[in-house]
Amino acid sequence: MRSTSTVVALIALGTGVTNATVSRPYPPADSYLQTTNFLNHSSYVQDLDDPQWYLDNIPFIDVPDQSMSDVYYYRTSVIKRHLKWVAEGQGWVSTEFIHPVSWSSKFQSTPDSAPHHVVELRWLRDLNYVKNHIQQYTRGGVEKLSGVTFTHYMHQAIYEHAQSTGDIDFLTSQLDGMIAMYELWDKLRDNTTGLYHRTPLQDAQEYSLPGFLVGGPSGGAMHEWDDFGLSASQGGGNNYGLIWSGPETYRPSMNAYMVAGARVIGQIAAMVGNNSLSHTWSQYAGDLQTKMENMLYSQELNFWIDVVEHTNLRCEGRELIGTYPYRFGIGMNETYIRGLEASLTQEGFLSEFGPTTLEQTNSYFTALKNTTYCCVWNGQSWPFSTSVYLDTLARIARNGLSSIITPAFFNQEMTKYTLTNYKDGVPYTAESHYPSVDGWSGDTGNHSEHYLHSTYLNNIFTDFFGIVPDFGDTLVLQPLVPSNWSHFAIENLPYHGSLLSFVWDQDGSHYKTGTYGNSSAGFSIFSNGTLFHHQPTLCAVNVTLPFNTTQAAATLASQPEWQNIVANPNSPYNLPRITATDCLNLNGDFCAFPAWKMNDGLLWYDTTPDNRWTNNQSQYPYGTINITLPRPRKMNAISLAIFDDTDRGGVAACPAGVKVVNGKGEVVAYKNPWTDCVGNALNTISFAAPMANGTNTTTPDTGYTVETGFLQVVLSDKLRYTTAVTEIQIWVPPNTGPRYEAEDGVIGTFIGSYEGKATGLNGTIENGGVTLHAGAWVELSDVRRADGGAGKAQLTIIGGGNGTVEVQMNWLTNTTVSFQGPANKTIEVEMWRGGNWVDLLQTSGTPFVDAVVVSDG
Ligand SMILES: *[C@@H]1O[C@H](CO)[C@@H](O)[C@H](O)[C@H]1NC(C)=O
Ligand SMILES: *[C@@H]1O[C@H](CO)[C@@H](O)[C@H](O)[C@H]1NC(C)=O
Ligand SMILES: *[C@@H]1O[C@H](CO)[C@@H](O)[C@H](O)[C@H]1NC(C)=O
Ligand SMILES: *[C@@H]1O[C@H](CO)[C@@H](O)[C@H](O)[C@H]1NC(C)=O
Ligand SMILES: *[C@@H]1O[C@H](CO)[C@@H](O)[C@H](O)[C@H]1NC(C)=O
Ligand SMILES: *[C@@H]1O[C@H](CO)[C@@H](O)[C@H](O)[C@H]1NC(C)=O
Ligand SMILES: *[C@@H]1O[C@H](CO)[C@@H](O)[C@H](O)[C@H]1NC(C)=O
Ligand SMILES: *[C@@H]1O[C@H](CO)[C@@H](O)[C@H](O)[C@H]1NC(C)=O
Ligand SMILES: *[C@@H]1O[C@H](CO)[C@@H](O)[C@H](O)[C@H]1NC(C)=O
Ligand SMILES: *[C@@H]1O[C@H](CO)[C@@H](O)[C@H](O)[C@H]1NC(C)=O
Ligand SMILES: CC(=O)N[C@H]1CO[C@H](CO)[C@@H](O)[C@@H]1O
Ligand SMILES: [Ca+2]
Ligand SMILES: [Ca+2]
Repeated sequence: MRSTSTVVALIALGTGVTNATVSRPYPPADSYLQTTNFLNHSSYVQDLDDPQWYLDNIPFIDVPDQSMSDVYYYRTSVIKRHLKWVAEGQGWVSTEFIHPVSWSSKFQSTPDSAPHHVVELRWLRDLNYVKNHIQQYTRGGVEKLSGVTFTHYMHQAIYEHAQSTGDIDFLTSQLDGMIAMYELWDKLRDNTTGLYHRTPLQDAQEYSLPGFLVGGPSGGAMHEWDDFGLSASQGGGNNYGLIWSGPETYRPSMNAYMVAGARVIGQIAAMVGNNSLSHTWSQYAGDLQTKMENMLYSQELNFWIDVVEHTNLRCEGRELIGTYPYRFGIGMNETYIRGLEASLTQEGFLSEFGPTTLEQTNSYFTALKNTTYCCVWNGQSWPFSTSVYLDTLARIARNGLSSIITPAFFNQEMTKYTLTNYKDGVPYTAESHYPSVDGWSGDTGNHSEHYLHSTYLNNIFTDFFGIVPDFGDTLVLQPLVPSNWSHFAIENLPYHGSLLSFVWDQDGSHYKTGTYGNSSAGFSIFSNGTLFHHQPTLCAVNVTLPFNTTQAAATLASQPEWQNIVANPNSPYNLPRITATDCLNLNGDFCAFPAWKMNDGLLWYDTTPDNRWTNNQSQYPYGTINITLPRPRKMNAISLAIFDDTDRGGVAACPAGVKVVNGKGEVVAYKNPWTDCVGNALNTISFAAPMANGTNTTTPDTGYTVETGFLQVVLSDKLRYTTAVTEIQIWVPPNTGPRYEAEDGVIGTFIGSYEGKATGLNGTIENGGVTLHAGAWVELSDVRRADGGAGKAQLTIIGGGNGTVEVQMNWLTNTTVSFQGPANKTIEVEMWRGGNWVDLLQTSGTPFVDAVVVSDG
């Protein structure tokens, strides 16, 4: 019943959707691609905020398992909430915690969660969400600024990202940055054993087994849960700080990350034809793996274990991190797989709500939180670990390497994970979950909600549906879908520069695939709206993609990335700045929802966690918002994320009217009544030419371009309601150089948040540039050679003042430039392919920088 005819579906992206009232702030990068339309996409996302975002960004799945479907779409909303637009040129990062925390790094990224974000968000259609985030690590100095903090598998994740996007050019251009990033960890390699060590806390797993084994009296094991703080001579002597952090430990998790990291560096070096570099790194990876096998595998337990650095104390107990190495291709032989199988029992890791993080027979196992407010890794079920564990199971199950870890076993564990992602019957993810009670154990209000330190989409696509991404023109599927499923569909899955659709319709009755050239029962795969593979059964697939993947990936990667010029990651410091007339002041001295929340780059519409400004309790029935940019910019629209909680019993609704005035006092947008305002959505309002006679313009949406550095937005409240806004954006095409204005850069940054550390903020935007006072720096990003390629370039710093600046390229090399009055100083630098980070750090005096100009050669 194989169909050979193919029909191109003429359903362009987004055109068939109902929610046409909300215009997009910028065109989706992949809007030239075609897709199939078996599913009614809007029906899956109509209850979510900003439905247009989902229509443009996510793959749609249709599955007979309602919980899987509900959790899938919920988890796409979790991803969306964690997308933080940083600043022009910097693009997006993903956050782990919904609000900034003191222990996060630059721009609120946290290294331990970053690789999860990379593999999870690689399934979104806009590749820049991940590419921008990757470059904060490879070029933007995240781990230079904070120092290495939490362990991570970023190298492996960067590689896996390219395996699905097919964007090899991007991958190879990150090689130098990846090596530099890897070498930052050298100081955590023990010279005697050659293994890497970190405390469990810095491996993102506090209260782990090693802490209990060394945190008792005289460095021995802890023997009582509560010694009432007695000292050793009084019969107590527990060291609770050490129990919490754990000692410096060789962990199978971290060492697997490091093996995988070295291995992918070797592979990328081979891709660029540098065989000696490739050999060095591959050999290093192999040696490190052997050291892991020799030291971190317990012959008694037949399992990967922790070993404490220096004392070489062997932590003979099964922790779930012992299941991590397989996910990184380590331990895939019979011996190790038998060991893994032995841990998968009711006494071991298996529990109702995901695997426990410590086997249940261990004397330090805790099923109910006893020691701290949140985070314990001696038993609780953590989505972070569960998602890695599922990747491990899938690798073994799909290759038929175990009679215990079968597809059915994988599905049992995947289902538990799905059901863990609930609270009170609704999909929900927090930090940690009780292993045998239907409740979250780590779930602090206005902090843990929608916690993103795990994957779900990636487990669905690569593990469950078995789409195993790899370079080249071949598509490989090894599905673990239950054999009793008669149907499922995936639409708009981005892969190697195309959009793929997968339709399983056992008897051909469920989906009407006929219009696409396949009226038959079976499994069909489409690319770019065209059927290219059909088989009667749902078994493994290995087919050639019907397009040139190199070319398709390059085409997608070359689409311009639009830039929001209003966000400021250090808001309310420096510019851009948003101020407003009113602030909800609940107790008389504290502004509960400050105006700068409208340009912190974060955008969601929950009541709690909160992220909005409101004029609630203002004496005026309208709110006035001022937007000040560092310099006049050309723009033709403004986007307002309007918060509406009326269906939750709140008082914030879409405003009755909106007026936007430019710096000259001219009205460039006026809607009164604002009839097409959509609550809990990004409303993009195009500007119209101001009327010559100064009256309000009512000619909407002409896309008139205004050049201004100041805008005032007046929002009039709906009668009996108040107004609230979560974010304001202005999107413009990217600056392609060769001139980059210093005032467009980011002046310093918070490491963490207000509670963390601020560095380099001591700059002033004035006279068309930035004056750098003591300790200040300004960061320009996405600075390119004219041809976008790698090589030498002349960098001219147009500046003045009196003092010196250190010019840093990608946080690696620096050159000092001094000014004594206005001057153009040209230096030669080595630039990397694509966008470069150029940081100008004050080193003495008070230099002034106007702009940086690049010329090739
Ligand atoms: C390891 O050895 C290198 C080279 O001998 C030395 O520079 C480094 O300080 C040593 N590191 C530690 C942690 O002892
Ligand atoms: C698996 O690999 C380890 C380490 O190389 C080795 O000791 C063991 O014998 C291997 N097992 C099998 C079944 O090959
Ligand atoms: C998809 O189809 C569009 C329109 O026909 C075409 O421009 C594009 O190159 C195709 N892309 C791929 C990857 O097939
Ligand atoms: C898929 O097929 C290609 C070409 O026949 C082959 O080289 C490759 O190893 C196969 N991949 C898998 C995972 O079977
Ligand atoms: C695919 O496109 C690339 C880049 O345009 C080209 O170099 C290559 O030869 C093409 N491959 C095939 C098989 O046509
Ligand atoms: C907004 O700007 C106007 C015009 O410059 C000014 O009069 C007003 O005080 C500003 N309001 C706020 C809240 O910044
Ligand atoms: C202002 O100019 C517009 C467009 O020319 C015109 O329609 C409108 O009547 C004028 N209004 C006043 C008050 O003059
Ligand atoms: C212009 O806008 C103001 C509110 O900002 C409103 O009071 C006035 O009626 C409008 N004028 C016209 C001619 O629409
Ligand atoms: C900012 O710079 C000024 C002048 O250079 C200096 O006096 C002040 O201490 C600096 N502030 C900080 C926080 O470094
Ligand atoms: C620049 O500053 C230095 C040191 O403070 C001072 O000696 C010099 O005269 C200054 N030069 C100018 C042009 O202001
Ligand atoms: C929530 C709670 O109290 N959990 C446990 C704490 O530990 C004791 C034993 O030490 C258990 O009995 C509790 O159930
Ligand atoms: Ca915001
Ligand atoms: Ca300038």
